[in-house]
Amino acid sequence: MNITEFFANLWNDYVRMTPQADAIQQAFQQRGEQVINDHVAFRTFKHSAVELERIEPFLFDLGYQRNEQYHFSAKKLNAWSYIHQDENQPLIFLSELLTDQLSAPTQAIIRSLTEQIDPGSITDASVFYSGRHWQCPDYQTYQSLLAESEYAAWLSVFGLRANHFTVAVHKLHSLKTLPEVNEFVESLDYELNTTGSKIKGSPEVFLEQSSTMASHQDVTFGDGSTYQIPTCFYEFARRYSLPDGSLFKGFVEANADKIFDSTNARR
Ligand code: OOG
Ligand code: NI
Repeated sequence: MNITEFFANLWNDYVRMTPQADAIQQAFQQRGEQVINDHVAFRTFKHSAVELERIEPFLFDLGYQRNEQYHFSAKKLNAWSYIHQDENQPLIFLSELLTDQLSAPTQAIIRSLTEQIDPGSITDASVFYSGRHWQCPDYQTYQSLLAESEYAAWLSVFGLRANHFTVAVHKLHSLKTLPEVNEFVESLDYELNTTGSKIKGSPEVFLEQSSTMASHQDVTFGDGSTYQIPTCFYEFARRYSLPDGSLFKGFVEANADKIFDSTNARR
């Protein structure tokens, strides 16, 4: 699979889950903007057939290389960012849940899901838009996961797919700052993630980010019940140049820690 095909398939799966992203992208385009992706992000379970180390080789196949590693101790996550030699390709952020740090009952739930994965079905980069490799948990099980790890609950229902795409604000022409982008997105009636504040980061850390709160969709759980729950979100990132003049290509743990909250249920 070539990289153009990969991102086209990834986007198609993502906008089915996240109609707001398509609508917001179109609204940008109607203003005459060309929207360029800064990065996409994925979530997965460590200690499973889809753990980071087992799926990142498919990113290497697409021409990506590891860039930097990140740790989120409260959320019990490890993550890597990946960079492509072709500057026009988006960055990739891949995180995984350190399931061995969770409570025994939660570990047992996650194991009951991940043991359903057929390792033989994980063969190429299409794993990144393959969704769930296990039956949808019961609503009660989803709620138990939610009580300990929102990330685990989200992943148990949605599996492997783009959790968000991100607009490269530094590559826009008319909406040049995050406050302008945020105001435009809010004028379209989409809610922004306000954890900490609407804008995470600053020019001092070379990265400012904001994101919508995830779209909500009906999900039919394993027990047959149907509830509306948060799916995926859209992000906006403005990168700044480092003292050496090159654009900052990393992520900022303190920002990311708050961006994860974009899949929290709205209160
Ligand atoms: C990833 C959150 C982190 C960023 O840009 O810092 C992130 C996630 O929600 O899975 O995307
Ligand atoms: Ni992001």
